Amino acid sequence: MKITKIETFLLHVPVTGSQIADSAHRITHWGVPGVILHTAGGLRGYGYTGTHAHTALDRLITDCIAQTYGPLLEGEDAQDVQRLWRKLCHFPPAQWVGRSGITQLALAAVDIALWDLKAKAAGLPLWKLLGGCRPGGIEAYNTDGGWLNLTTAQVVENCRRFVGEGYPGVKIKVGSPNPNDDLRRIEAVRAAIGPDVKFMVDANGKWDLPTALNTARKFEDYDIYWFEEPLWYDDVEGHAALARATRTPVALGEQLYSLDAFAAFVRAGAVHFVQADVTRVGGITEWWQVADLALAHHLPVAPHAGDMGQVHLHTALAHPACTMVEFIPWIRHCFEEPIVVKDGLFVPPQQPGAGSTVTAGALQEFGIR
Ligand code: 0YR
Ligand code: MG
Repeated sequence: MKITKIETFLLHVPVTGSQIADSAHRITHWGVPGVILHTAGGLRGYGYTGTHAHTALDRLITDCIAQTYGPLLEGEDAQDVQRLWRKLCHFPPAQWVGRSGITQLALAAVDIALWDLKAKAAGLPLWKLLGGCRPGGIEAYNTDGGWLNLTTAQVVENCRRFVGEGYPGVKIKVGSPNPNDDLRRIEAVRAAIGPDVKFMVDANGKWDLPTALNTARKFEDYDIYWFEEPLWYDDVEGHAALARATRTPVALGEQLYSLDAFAAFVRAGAVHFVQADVTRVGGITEWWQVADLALAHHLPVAPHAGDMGQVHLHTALAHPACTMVEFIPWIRHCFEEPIVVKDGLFVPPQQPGAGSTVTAGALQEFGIR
């Protein structure tokens, strides 16, 4: 399965309702910098990462794929995913400037494309190739209704609708300058969804330790399933202190770039729900290592949807540590086999590949030149 050509693409796809905000970001589009690996046999492998659609930064990612990783891939056998991952990850000039950030996001896109090719060559959906653990589907929770720029009435209505549609869990954003604003919102949502729905809150790294400690104590009245990114992303000791002090479990990982970063949090007892993202760690290869790490510590994995679920659905159906996957529908219409949720469960995909094949129509409609 010789790689003959490396082609990159960049999509900017509108989010629901033209704009969304969390405590740290306000965005209008989801960015999808990606790669198509062409093979001698005519197969095409698709991979991508996820961004906040900043054209200049997104181009650094596609340039890294095309100009740095491309020459390392040309003529290689795409079947050797582990060897190629190491070749790219340990390429000395990239290691010198990278190991996180642009080079790691680019590596993730390439790695996903390689796994997509491997599954297509096998004629199997990736979750089957990886040893399908949950052929009946996996729980979905809905994030796309709890944004910080919405009114409490809108958030309550959205969450109530999700529950009506069968979602077993919902997540809303917190991290406001005055945490009491968030607590009032939490109280309203819990009253609307009833006691049996999993209810998660996400501060996107905004609070300091005293604010998080004080607020997490009050979360206990509302049976919050997890408190996500309470503190600055890389603060291992702070998360460990919080995890020791509160009964609300801590979730994090969407901003972590490597197995080593996850290992530090796990060793410190600083994380309960492991939210590794295939588009931020170095693709499926490193994500699987993180999921194994979680499994070894009996921690559940609930991947963050930097891919908007297309690829995680496969890895989560296959890895025994996974318990649920985040649902955000922003880019699903861009793929040949869009993710589907039915009665609160993601439906297992059937087409060969990693779920990452972008349609020609999406490249046309959302492509940035
Ligand atoms: C907006 N999910 C998240 C969105 C989302 C962010 O920046 O991407 O809220 O990634 O935290 O859990
Ligand atoms: Mg989050």
